[in-house]
Parts: sequence; C-alpha cells; structure tokens
Amino acid sequence: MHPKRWLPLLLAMPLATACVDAATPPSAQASTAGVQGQSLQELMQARGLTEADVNAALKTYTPSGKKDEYFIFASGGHGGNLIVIGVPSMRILKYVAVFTPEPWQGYGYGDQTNDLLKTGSRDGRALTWGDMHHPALSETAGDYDGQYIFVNDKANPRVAVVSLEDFTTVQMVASELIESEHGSTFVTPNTDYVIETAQYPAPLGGGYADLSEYDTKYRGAAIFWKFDRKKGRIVPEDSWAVEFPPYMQDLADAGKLASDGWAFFNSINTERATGGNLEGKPPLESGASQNDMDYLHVFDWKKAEEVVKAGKTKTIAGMRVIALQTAIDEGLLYFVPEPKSPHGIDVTPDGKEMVVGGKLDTHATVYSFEKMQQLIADQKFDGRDPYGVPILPFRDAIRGQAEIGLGPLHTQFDGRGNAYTSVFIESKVAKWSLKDLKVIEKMPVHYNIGHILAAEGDTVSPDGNYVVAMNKWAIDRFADVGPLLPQNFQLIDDRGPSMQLLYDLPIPLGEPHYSQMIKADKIKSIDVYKPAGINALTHQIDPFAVKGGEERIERKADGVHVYMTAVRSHFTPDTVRVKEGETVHLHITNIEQAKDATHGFTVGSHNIHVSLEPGKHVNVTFVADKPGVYPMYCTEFCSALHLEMAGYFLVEPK
Ligand code: RUQ
Ligand code: CUA
Repeated sequence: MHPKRWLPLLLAMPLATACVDAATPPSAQASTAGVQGQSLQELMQARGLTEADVNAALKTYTPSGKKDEYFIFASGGHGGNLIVIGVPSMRILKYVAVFTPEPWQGYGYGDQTNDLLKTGSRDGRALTWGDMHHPALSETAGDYDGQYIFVNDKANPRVAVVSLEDFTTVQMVASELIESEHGSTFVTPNTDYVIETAQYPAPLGGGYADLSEYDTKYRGAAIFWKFDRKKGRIVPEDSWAVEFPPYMQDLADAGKLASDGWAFFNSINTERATGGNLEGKPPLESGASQNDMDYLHVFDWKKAEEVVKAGKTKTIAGMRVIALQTAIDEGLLYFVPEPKSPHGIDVTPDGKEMVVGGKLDTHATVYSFEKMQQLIADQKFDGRDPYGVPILPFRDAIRGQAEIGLGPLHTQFDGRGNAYTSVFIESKVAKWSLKDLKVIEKMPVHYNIGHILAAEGDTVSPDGNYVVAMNKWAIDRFADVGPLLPQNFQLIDDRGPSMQLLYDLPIPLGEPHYSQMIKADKIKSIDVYKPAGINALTHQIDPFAVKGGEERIERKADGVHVYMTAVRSHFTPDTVRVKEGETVHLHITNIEQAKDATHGFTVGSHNIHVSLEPGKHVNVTFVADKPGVYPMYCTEFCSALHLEMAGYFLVEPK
C-alpha cells in the first residue's frame, strides 16, 4: 500500500504515539523522539527548545488555512525565476518562470512561452538561463501598487515584466547596447521608467575593441525603459539611454518625493583596471581597489527626457542614446566621490538623502540631495573626471557618515526613522538611526549577508516590522546536502526593543540577490481565466481558443490543427491520428471555470508539456517525425479519474 494511504490512519492516532518515530536516529539536534506527552513544557524539553525559540515559533507559525501578511518577491538568481514567499510563515508559495524554461508551468514547452523566451534572445542566440538580481515592484506615487514586477538578467542584459494579475511573465526586452548589467531593475516613483544599468563596460552596441582601447572605446550606460501601464508593457521605441564613462556602474536607485526626477548610480573601478594577470598586469580586483574614492553618479532623468525629445541623441543598437558629452553639456550628469569601491545606493523614504554602503570602507555615507542641488546651482565643483564630468566636493555634499562596521552593503528603512544596513564581512545587520547616524544595535546573521530587505522597504512609507537578511552562506545552519549549500534567508522581527531572529529559510536555488516585500492585500490576483480560452500572455481570448462542442481536427496547408478541450476527466479529442512528417498544431483550452481545476498535458517523448489552469488556452506546434504510438495524458492529479484522463497520439508511417 502506498504510504499516503496510511496518512488518515496516522492522523487518527493520538499525537504522542504518532510523533514517536522509532527509526529516527539519536541526534544532538532537536528531535521529537521520546515525546511522551504534549504539554508545551514537555515538547520544549524533548526538542531542546528555549523560551526564545517558542516565542519565535509563535510569531511565524501559520496554521493551516491561515494566510500570510506579506509577500516576498525574491530573485531566483541563476535559476532565472522569481520566488514568492509568505511572511511571517516563510513558506515558499510559488516560483514564477521568467528567464528559464519551467516544466510545471509549461513555460518554454508551448508556442506562446517559446515565443516569449525567444524575445529574450541576444545576438540571435536563444538563452535558457538568466542571472536575476533585483526585482522591482511597480509603484504609484512611490508606493508599491501590486500590479507588476520587473526583473533583470545580469549576464544576458534583459529586463522582464511579470504581471501580478496571474503571476506570469508577459514581456522581455533585451537591448544590445550593453553587454552586461547590474543596477537593474529600479523603477521611478510612478513606474514611468524601469532603469537598467550596465556593469562591465564594453563598446556600446557590441563589436570588437581591444582592451588597450578601454579608455576610449569602452563605455557604461543606463537604459531608461519606458513603461506603459495601460498596456502593461515596456515600449522599446519610447525608451532611451545615457552613456557613462567606462567605470563599473553598480547599484542604482530612483529619487522620490524631494528627489523625484533624479536617479543615482554608484560605481566601482574608476581606476579603469582591465585585469590581465597573465599579461603582466594586476588582477582586476586589485587594480580596481586602488582609489580611495569612486563616483556616485547623480543624473537628472526628467531633464534628460527633454533632451531626448529635442532629438539630441544618437542611435546605437536601435536605442536613442544621450552621448556622454551631451549629458555633460546639458547639465544632466554630476559625480560625487564615494568611499571606497562602494556597493548599495538607497534613497531614504522622504527622498531627501541617499545612503551608500562603503564595502571597503566602514561607513554608510549619507548624501544630502538639497546640498548636492545647491552645489550644482552654484556650479561649485572639485574639478572634473577624465571625461569632463563635473565632480561635486565630497564634504559639502554629505550630511554625514554612520560608522557601520566591516563591509556595509545595502540599506533598508522602516517607518520609524531607522535604517538597516547589511554588513557583509562581519555577517551582521546594523540598525542605525537616520537622525543622528548612530548605530543602535548590531545583530549577527548566518552568514555573509548580501542584500537586506524590509517590509515595503523601498517605498515612501516603509513598514519595517520584518527585516530579512539574505545570506550568501549557510555553512552550519542546515543538514548537509553535499558541497553546494543553500543560501539562507533569515527573518528578523524589528518591532521590539531589540531585533529578534525568527526563522531560517534555506533557498535551494542559486543565488538570490535582492527581494522586495509587499503587503499581501495589495495584490489582487485572479484565480481563473475568464471566460475560458484566454492566452496568458496577452490576457485576451486566443484566436485558436476552443469552445466545448467545437472540438475538431482540421487539415490545412500548414499541417494538422487539433482543436482540443480539457475538462475533468477527458481531453476531446482523445485520439489524434497524424501521418509521419506532418506538422501538428495543438490548440488546447481548459474550459473549466472552477478554482484550482488545473490540468496538464503531455505527448510522451516529444518534450511537450503545458499547464492548463482553469480557462487557459495553450498552443503547441511540433513535427510528428517518428512513427509510433504515443500516450498523451493529463499531468495534474485533477480528479479521481485523472489517470484515465488520457488518450493516444498515433503517428502512422508514410
Ligand atoms: S548585488 S550583495 Cu547584485 Cu544587488 Cu549586492
Ligand atoms: Cu486532468 Cu488530471
């Protein structure tokens, strides 16, 4: 008998008996073995739990049927997908397929999603992975509005749009202007633009130039992708970019409220080191760490928009680009020194200040937008960089510096005037006061924290309440699973007098970078596609949608068209006969309108798999190139007769 069948019996047993598992090996770790009773005291003792553990458990435990207060949208890193996590339970709710084929969702196994993935090709090359770093929720007046989320691919510079109406990817844009990116994606306060910034300089628009021509031919850039909210799409024709010197632009953030209309980018490698450690040069990392100061880029995108409208651009790789010299001449771009090989630039909720993590410097430096504006108005510069960009004097542009510790990276905010900075080398979260720039508390995390996130943390009205440390290393936190370890998200409660660690969530996908946390009730997702026949990409009725009673097989010039419906528990037609070599077009509509009545569909041995959520329509095109008998069946356990939801795909020899 399948173990699952024993489950009801097991559940009917008294808890104390059911929990005793004689096969559990004795271990130093918390264990339920030997629990004889079920009082809280007895359970605590048996599992070796402290009162603090139980307190943390009660703050995260979410009983069956109860829902979470917040959603985290986490980058799935090299997995190229988006991870949706509930807070405070830290339960993983969904992976949203973006840059990588994902079989369960049928993403990359049917016509619509194949075409979508193709739009993310670069240089005509199909790409099946992505290096996702920074998801950005769409904003209205600086607050997350729960409508869209944008994500980037650092390795193959691309930006994707995910609709939160149904948690599916609806668009991908890839500009061949740049060859890598990182400061991406960040949105302006009304999601007019999605910002994508290059990281490793290269000749703009592609092509070859030797590293010896780095200073003259290599460039950085930031792309401002224009977002049309009504269409829910990025409009490439209305998008534009600005050329930067060949420094490695790193993180970015858009100004808000006081600083709305401006964008900020930090940079590393203003040394313009190129590596070459077998060619007698220092390795890139030491070459890039010589200067005590790099440059924070301060950019007036509102004014830049006018410059673009006035046609003062050149077109590279189909993109209108403001040349660096134009950006200087038009007063769009300024630099301010920032110590030292920094990482992380975060605009405070009121938009008045910009916080930069020093990385190789122990401070978080707090820049004053007002002071920078005054310096620009007074044309008070501390010289220019080798490309002619005016440099604002460091001391006059900052309000001060908070002494954070070793390796400050990213900063988030709560609604109570506090900032939280990830401290990489120390493996700590530093909570500090924005008012007096003093550290209030430092909390150890496990280990090597990269990004940090707070509830609604990038908005004009952050909640705080929960902070998550996104740790790159887990070393000793979880049971051993071989040399490749999960990353560790640690949920921290910051509501009390001191920060409290609540929960460790192993992330078995590499490697998540940034995440955002939004109030769950801001997301209004649909649960069925209505009416039946919707194409999930366009959110419109698909031209090939099939109605119940209109199922048929038609032979046309371009092959065999199979108009099929799925409903518990059969496909109609359930027998499909084709001839060897024929092109087959399957058009399948799940005509059900009941929540969670999802079917899957596969034809064996043809690398076909689609997900048919209620009301969804999917098209699949392939060539029946090998004669044979191929079972086709439903892949979701949809009903008692699910196993019988099957049929035959017959390919007759020529
Ligand atoms: S990065 S660990 Cu790609 Cu955002 Cu800072
Ligand atoms: Cu439909 Cu199983």
